[in-house]
Amino acid sequence: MAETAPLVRCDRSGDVARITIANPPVNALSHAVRSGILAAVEAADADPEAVAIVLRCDGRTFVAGADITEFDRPAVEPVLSTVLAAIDACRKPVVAAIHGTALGGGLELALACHWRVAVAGARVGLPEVKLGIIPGGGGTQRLPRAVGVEKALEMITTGEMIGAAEAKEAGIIDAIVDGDLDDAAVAFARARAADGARPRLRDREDRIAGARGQDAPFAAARAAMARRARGRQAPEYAIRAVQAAVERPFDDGIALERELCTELKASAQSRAQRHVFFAEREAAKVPGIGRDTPVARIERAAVIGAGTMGGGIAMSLAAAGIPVVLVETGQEALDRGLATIRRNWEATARRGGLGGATVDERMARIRPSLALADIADADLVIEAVFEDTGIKKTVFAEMDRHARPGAILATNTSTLDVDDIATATARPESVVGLHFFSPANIMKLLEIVRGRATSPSVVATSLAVAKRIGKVPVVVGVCDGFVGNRMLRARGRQAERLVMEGALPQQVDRVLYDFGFPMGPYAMGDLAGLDIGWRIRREKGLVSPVADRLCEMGRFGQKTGAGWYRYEAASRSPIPDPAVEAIILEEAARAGIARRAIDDGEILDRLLLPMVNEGARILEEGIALRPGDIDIVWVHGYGWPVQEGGPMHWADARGLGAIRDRLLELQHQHGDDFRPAALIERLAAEGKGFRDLPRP
Ligand code: 3H9
Repeated sequence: MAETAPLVRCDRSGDVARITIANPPVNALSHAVRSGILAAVEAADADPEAVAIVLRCDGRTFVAGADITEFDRPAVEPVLSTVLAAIDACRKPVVAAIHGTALGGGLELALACHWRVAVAGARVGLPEVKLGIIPGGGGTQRLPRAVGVEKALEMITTGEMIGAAEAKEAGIIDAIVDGDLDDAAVAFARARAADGARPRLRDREDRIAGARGQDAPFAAARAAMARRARGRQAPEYAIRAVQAAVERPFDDGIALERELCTELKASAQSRAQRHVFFAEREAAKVPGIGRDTPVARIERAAVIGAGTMGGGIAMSLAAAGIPVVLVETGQEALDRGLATIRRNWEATARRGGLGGATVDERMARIRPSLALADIADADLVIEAVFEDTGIKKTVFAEMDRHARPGAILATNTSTLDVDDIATATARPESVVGLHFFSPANIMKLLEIVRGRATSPSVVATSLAVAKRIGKVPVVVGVCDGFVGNRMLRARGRQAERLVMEGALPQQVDRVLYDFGFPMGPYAMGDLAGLDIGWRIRREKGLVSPVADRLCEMGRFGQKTGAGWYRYEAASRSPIPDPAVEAIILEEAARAGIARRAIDDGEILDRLLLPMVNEGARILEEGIALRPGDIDIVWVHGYGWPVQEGGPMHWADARGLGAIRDRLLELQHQHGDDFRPAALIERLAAEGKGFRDLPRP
């Protein structure tokens, strides 16, 4: 049979027509692919020699979804639902043969087929909400008919994938194939042609009938999403669409789904979430690091320091199957660190989160040691000791002495000069910063700090390790605080000033919470512990009048039951404390500040605009390669709400002209902290945004 379209081809295996999609890397449903499938289905349906049709994909995966790069343009026929309607109407049984990941429009394509067979390693899901939209190819209507309302709500509102076995159990997949997928799919299709079975999910009512007139499953989904996806539109739209599947005829449900999906595609939230999707992938591409850059094999690792950070880093490595030597100076600290790790994993295991592994299996990958010499056979050594240059340099000199040649020597510093630390070794090319975020076993961000001498191979290997342990890496340059903490400091300065000038910690925190952050700077300070900052301030001779007084009173945050807030026994909920307000009023009076009411809008601008400004300077200095990298740091390291796309995207969405004008206004009122960065001045004058900067 002739080629029907370059990206879709059609041939026959005996009396079974085979439609193959070949659109690497993930077989996304671009316009050309949709047209190709439609033509191929029509041709196969009309082919008198074919009794059944198999839909399969070349390459590493079944269709992983619609082509997201097309979302900025209006949809062009044939849209996905037109293609799926043709499959639905096909007079011969159509069997989807699934390997890799059938996601979004890919799963919808499979659900429109009459049957689905898959290899055991396949995974399926409707991840559209992660892009700020809902399925637009009938997923909200067909999935509930296959798996029932509750499972469909769970899958569509969370966007999480499930494995083939679970998908079979749930009713998505009809058969799991042991041997060759193509042969099995053809045999399966032939058998279905023989028995004449051609079930269409659109006709099925049995799994949804029971939910008709019921509000409970939808209310439960709404409650879960209010916690999990606060401030995001898409999950609510998804729930409405699934409700329509239950309450309305199939075609009406499809029409509503399409309307909601189209509205969301044009929404600011979806634009932001798509930006994050692509920025995440772009961040892993670093100029000068290519396919030919050697990537070292990391078979064994060592972590020096079994405190909160060291323990969390060891957990991340061990969870990914990398054996770790965990080194401490004293038995007591080592025991404490190991006990914390075990407790954390036990908690994860109780939630079913260890993916089949046992706590003991995980613990067995961590070998405790009191001797730094035990790092000798590690390919990667990560130092996570006290944040002090002198101490770190001493440790690095020791690492240099004991680590094998070629091993990567990494520091988990969150602020210090990686180039200076590297001078403690005779191999600065092997030294890199690997800045994990607390809790390191959970937070997805990894700032890879490339020093002056860090070799390309060390950067490439760090990127590979990040991927292996499930982190999102961003390569940054050396400066005080790198990207994340440097911008956090700019925000912190304003938070402190706002409280002195008239706001209260709870107001500042609420404004950021309402914006979408999980918590504001004061609740975060209480969680992290106020004593660390206090100690650093004293060493540097710095003063923070209110925070210093709280610390003098022993109010170090949650761990002492009081900090910026007070905490009731065994609760982590911050309770505003009049005693803190009294201290704030006293310190403001002492500083001669006449406090005033500050509205939420001013608070938000004064917290976020200095971050954007600092981000612009970070770009000017080349510390971050692109604005999207900064966004990824904030979304994955500091809880910036993904539906706001990160600080640089947020500024672009507001318009850099407006950002510059507001900065100038704030500079006039509150001083030079708000002087617009030269990059903002330039881009605003040219009517451009950060997004228009040339790609490195
Ligand atoms: C949808 O389907 C809507 C429908 O309901 C109907 C609407 C009418 N489009 O992640 P990787 C690119 S919404 C365009 O590094 P991995 C990606 O940018 C969609 N491009 O590989 C990258 O490009 P580059 C629902 C896409 O092996 C390259 O492919 N589906 C798409 O680590 C490799 O990607 C999803 O949300 C796409 N759909 O992971 C699934 N997907 O090399 C999104 C990927 O230039 N995709 N690219 O940087 C994923 O989750 C992962 O890519 C996947 C593979 C798990 C498939």
